[in-house]
Amino acid sequence: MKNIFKIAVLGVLGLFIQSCGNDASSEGKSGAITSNAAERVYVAPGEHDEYYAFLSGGYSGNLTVYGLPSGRMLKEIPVFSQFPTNGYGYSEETVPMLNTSFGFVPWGDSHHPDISQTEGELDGRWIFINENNTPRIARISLETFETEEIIEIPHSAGNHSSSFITENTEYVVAGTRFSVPYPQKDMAIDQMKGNFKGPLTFIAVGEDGRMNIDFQLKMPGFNYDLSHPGRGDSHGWFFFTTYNTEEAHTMQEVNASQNDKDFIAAVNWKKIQEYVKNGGGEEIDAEYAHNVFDHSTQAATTTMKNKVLTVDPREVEGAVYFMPTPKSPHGCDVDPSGEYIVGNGKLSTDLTVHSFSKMLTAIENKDFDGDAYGIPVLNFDSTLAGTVKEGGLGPLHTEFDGKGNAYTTFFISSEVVKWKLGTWEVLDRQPSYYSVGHLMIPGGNSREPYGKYMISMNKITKDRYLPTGPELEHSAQLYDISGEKMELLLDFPTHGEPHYAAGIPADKIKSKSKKIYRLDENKHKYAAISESETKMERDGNEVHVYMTTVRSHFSPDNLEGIKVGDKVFFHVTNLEQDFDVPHGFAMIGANTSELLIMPGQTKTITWEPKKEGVWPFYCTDFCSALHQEMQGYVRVSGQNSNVPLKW
Ligand code: K7E
Ligand code: RUQ
Ligand code: CUA
Repeated sequence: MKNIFKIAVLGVLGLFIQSCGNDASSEGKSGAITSNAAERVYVAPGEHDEYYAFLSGGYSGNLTVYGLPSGRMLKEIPVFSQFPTNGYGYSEETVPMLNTSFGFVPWGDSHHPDISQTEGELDGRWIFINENNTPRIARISLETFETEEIIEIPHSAGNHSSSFITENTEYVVAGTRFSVPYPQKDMAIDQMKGNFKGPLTFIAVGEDGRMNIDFQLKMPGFNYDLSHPGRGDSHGWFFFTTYNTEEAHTMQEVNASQNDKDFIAAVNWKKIQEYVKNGGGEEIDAEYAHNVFDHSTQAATTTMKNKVLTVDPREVEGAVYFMPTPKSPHGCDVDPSGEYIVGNGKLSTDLTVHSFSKMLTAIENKDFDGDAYGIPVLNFDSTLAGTVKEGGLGPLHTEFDGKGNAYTTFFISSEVVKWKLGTWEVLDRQPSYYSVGHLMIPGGNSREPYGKYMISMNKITKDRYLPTGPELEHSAQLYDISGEKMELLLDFPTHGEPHYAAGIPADKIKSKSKKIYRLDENKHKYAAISESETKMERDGNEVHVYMTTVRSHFSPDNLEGIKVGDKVFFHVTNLEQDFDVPHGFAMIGANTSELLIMPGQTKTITWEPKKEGVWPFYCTDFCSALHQEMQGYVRVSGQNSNVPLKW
């Protein structure tokens, strides 16, 4: 009976998604748009935007950078996916960034970027982002806008409740969405219940940004969906939503929605940190890759690791509690003061808000409602701060403006709802076009939000732009939230599927954005830092070409002595030292990408010539009036020829 009812309810919700989108599109699309919107998003030619917005690329595996309020796309930063535009993941230097314990994985699914913080405020040093599919966390420098480090998360599957950062960037956290045998082994799937785990991984971040897995908390397999750190008084805690306390392994859409309430797990990481510092926990086997890009050699290296420290949450008294939260919560969001923890119960119309101070009292009074695998479950009423009634349908994510207001996205009713912290009253609602997922206010998940703009990132685009066939880019919408009512100002298309985003005032990073790599600091193993250092070297069937580029020629530009069956390494150094003068390099028939070499950099691609002949290469980036002249030839001779190397 119960099951049938559930299916019916879910069916209606499913239909609602459809009809809602249609309704919204037939209503006046411009009804909600403010009359002087154009003026308010206009950034004159040559002027700069006020904020940077970093949108996750979802299934593009990357991170895209936009300016706000203009919505102009400024850059795509390759992270987990090969990127032919600049050779990331193709060039010899960057191939190691995509190594994993499963081998070379050239693609990823990135969901949640988060900017580093100092004392709860965005500090603009780095941005972290998770990879959901082959669990990894990346760190990107906000000086070079390049991916500097990728660490794989062992024993995890579906790295979704990640990559969120504590308020002094002590830890970046990676949670496990799909419960799995811990450690992995061959076993029957229907033995899942009680046997599969959902480890939560705490990665320590060093002063230089370097990531190291500190410990892994061996949690019951409840599917840890999203998380946020405490801040202010709740600094030292981390909160994770779960949506499958049923531990269903099949037909999850029904079976994982049985329980009226799932949990938010409250983890006192300071306690566990103390415990492992004092020698607590157990080292277990774990195979994972740690890839680091070194700016001086400009090359990445992979280190394979083989151990991880695991902690059973029951060993550390007072370290973990569960707070029952209705209707399969998705987002888990903590307000700027750190007092309120919002559970976005996605099968509900109401929002449940827990109180951190009430949680502490309930823990002290042992106000428990039993336990789950030995972890105390707090009494629902004992932590409840309030309920936002009839916010909408299908709440997913909440952000804060720092002025006592919260903004929640409702996927099914396709709207953003503004409500008041403490009184829980709904203040405003605006439709989103269509079916909004995450939203972002710059600094909106820190102690210091910049509550001027909010963007909503929508799952369905439909008729918002000129039609481009069956496949459309997703859509973001910009709202001005400085007044009482939210005002819709702008639509702009995004790349891939933006899940979460992170925004920051432009002046926090603009001035330190690096302009060039200095040639005199180039420690690349195969750099030629002047034309006099260019050469060719043969080692068996491998030929290394030390090549330079400068407006408007390659040196050398005529290469002989290469044979069919060789493997040729073109190490190309860009000798330019002026800002924004890249050169490219492309070789006919090479089965990698081109290279885009910025001033002072050295990059390498390989080429295995298959056919005798004289084969051209050229510069791919229009660099001067004599760009078309920027080319050269490689003579390829037969396997047994005696043509000597000549350049
Ligand atoms: Cu809601 Cu992956 Cu953050 Cu997308 S998740 S929406
Ligand atoms: S060339 S400027 Cu092919 Cu006209 Cu590019
Ligand atoms: Cu160098 Cu075009």
